Amino acid sequence: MDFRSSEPVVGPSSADLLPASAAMAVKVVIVGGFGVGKTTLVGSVSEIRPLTTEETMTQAGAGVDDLAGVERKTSTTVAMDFGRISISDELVLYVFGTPGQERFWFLWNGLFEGALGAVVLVDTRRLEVSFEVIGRLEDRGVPFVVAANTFPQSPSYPTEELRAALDLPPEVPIVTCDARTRESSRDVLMALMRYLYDLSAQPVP
Ligand SMILES: Nc1nc2c(ncn2[C@@H]2O[C@H](COP(=O)(O)OP(=O)(O)OP(=O)(O)O)[C@@H](O)[C@H]2O)c(=O)[nH]1
Ligand SMILES: [Mg+2]
Repeated sequence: MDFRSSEPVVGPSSADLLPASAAMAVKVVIVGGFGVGKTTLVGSVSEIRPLTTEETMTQAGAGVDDLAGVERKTSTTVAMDFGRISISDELVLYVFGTPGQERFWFLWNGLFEGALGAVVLVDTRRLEVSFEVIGRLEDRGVPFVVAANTFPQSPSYPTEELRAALDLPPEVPIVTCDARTRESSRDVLMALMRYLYDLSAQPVP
């Protein structure tokens, strides 16, 4: 298992320390089916060296993990990803990535503790791998936005078509992104923060 951030213990670099002005921390979770780019997003957006728990995929996953569309994938998240991004001097996001493989979904309980919201990352070539994830989020009552990650040959659907295909209510924001790009991943998190803000500003029924 690759706990990269715990390599030689020399103490945090000054860039890793939170600014003294940081007054609020928000936990968000990145979910989605197998291989949709969750670890990539956490890694691209994090201002600290991300923690990853990647394991090499083995023959044991043959027939269980559907590699269609991600044939070159050689590793998978077995516990979580973790990164951090400062949105402003005061606001810091702690970003947790979940494992995509169903056999590790029991870890969701811990990962969602204290989380204010989630991003559902989808691959438009394989929307079906995220259906169950969305259902589980809805069951938990966790607010979420959907981000369509752009892979080669990803069909580009109009937002409303994507909404219908994923059976999402009209208020759930849908954005597109390239999880490999810091700015794009940051925009996804900003969309989630805006949505959470709007929800909090709504009168309680
Ligand atoms: N072209 C393209 N490739 C991407 C993008 N995001 C991720 N990838 C590639 O897709 C593969 C899967 O990415 P991961 O970040 O490991 O996906 P994951 O959702 O964390 O996968 P699991 O943890 O196994 O469920 C990797 O080979 C990435 O390099 C993207 O935006 N565009
Ligand atoms: Mg991963």
